[in-house]
Amino acid sequence: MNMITNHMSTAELQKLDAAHHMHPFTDANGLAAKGARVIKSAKGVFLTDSEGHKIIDGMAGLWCVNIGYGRPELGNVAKRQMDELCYYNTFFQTTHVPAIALAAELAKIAPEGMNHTFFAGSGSEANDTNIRLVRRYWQVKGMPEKRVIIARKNGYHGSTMGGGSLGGMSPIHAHGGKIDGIVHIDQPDWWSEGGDMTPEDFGLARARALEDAILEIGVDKVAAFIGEPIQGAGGVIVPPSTYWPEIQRICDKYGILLIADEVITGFGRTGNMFGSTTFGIKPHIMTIAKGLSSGYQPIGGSIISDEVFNVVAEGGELFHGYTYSGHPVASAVALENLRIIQEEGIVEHVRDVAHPYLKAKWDALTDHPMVGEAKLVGLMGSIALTPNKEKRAKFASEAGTVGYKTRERCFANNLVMRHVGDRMIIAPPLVITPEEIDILIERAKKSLDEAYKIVKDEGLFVAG
Ligand code: PXG
Repeated sequence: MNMITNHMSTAELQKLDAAHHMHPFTDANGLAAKGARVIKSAKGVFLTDSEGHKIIDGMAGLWCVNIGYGRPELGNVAKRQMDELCYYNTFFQTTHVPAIALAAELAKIAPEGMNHTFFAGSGSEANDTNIRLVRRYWQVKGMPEKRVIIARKNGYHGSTMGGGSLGGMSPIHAHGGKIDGIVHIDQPDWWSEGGDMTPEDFGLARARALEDAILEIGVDKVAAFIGEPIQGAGGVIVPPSTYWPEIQRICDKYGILLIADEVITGFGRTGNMFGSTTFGIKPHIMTIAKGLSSGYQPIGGSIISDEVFNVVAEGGELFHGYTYSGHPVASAVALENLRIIQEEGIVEHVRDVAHPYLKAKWDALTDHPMVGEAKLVGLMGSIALTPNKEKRAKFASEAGTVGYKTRERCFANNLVMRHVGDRMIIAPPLVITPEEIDILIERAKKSLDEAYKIVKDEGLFVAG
């Protein structure tokens, strides 16, 4: 087998990496000084690094390896597809079997009335497609001035200029600006921003910010609203139960298109095939990527309702597409991934086994002196770190200081559990077993205990 073999020490690899490989979302000089962790192989829910550590991956890579690492079926399918048809495009009135089969399968598993998929290479690309699609939809309907898309602060929709603009992360906007016609409303983060309101009242208030924005901008100018059913990169912010029904009501009332960004919540993560089902959302477009192929191949797309598809199709040619739209190898691998998810009952495993088992233990983390709330939907969870639970207080130190220190302890204890500000987040592979959940929780507790001691010793266990 022709593999990229490694004869170098970790230090040599780190040096070469720092010299030539520019990492995403990374302070290059900081990383060069420290050296990146080199991951060599993975199986199930465990990664192995170049020093031989076995790390439990509480993040499924970047929220994507839903079926777990190292399933040989996907490699076999990729090999067969490469041998038969390694590449052909889907432009110029051509198509091929893998793209046809995947699009047809997605129509089967998507909510009713969503029967069309436009393929992309990633979630960011798919959201760029969505910007064009919703604006084109209103153009064809004779309302070209309806082009504003309303999104949320602290939402994440990718980091291309389009995706980064839809996202509501100001540090991303600060690096290069954002495209026009996108307006951000406040997020439904009760823990941090809910003040004295009940979660239910707060959820309604934050949903009604959409109505306020529509009225302020003018309904004749608004094309769509986009949101993640649960904000992922923003810190696994689970909206209060009142939020999505009210958003749905408002979108229906004003006839605004609703885009559910299912890049993380799709393909079983929340205990249903799609997060939209979990929250009762009826989207016109769903953005998909990540779990679509469980990360075995880069692929994304937009699943589009019949209504939106028919209008856009009426307009004739859509001037949009990517060289790798519906790439045959990526499509074949995604199809095999969907077969595994369905035939092995992985969504049911999340709902009936892994979620209930983890939920009890995850909630019990709030017994820890530094942990405020614990949230878990399906296998997407977060805990809020706080110096005072009753007050839902923030730390006096800069946001993320305590989260980072906690993440460092997780890293040292061979657990991938990330921090977003001072929230710790998890999204393990969906195939995680109860025994593996025990390991995850044991390492999480140990890391929290160690971090708590450090934070206290450094005088940082102080409310701001
Ligand atoms: N939408 C959502 C909801 C996402 O989470 C994207 C779109 C963009 O997908 P691509 O494939 O273009 O990356 C994402 C990606 C993090 C992190 O730090 C999250 C993502 C990507 C990278 C890092 O949590 N989500």
